[in-house]
Amino acid sequence: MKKTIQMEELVCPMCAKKIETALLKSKGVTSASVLYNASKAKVEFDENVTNLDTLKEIITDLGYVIIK
Ligand SMILES: [Cu+2]
Repeated sequence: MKKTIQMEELVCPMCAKKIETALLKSKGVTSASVLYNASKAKVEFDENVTNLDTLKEIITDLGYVIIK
């Protein structure tokens, strides 16, 4: 399953990298890329292992705000 998570504007490119790394470490995530300019996280995951809410929680736990 492929999903895009829209976040509030990211402060710097390191934020994007940090989120990307955290998502990739999460169980069930097969690919993740965070677009700094768009403040978007594109994630691909196995929906039998994880879900969108879990992935959103990873981002909010890092201190970032999700718009949708
Ligand atoms: Cu940053």
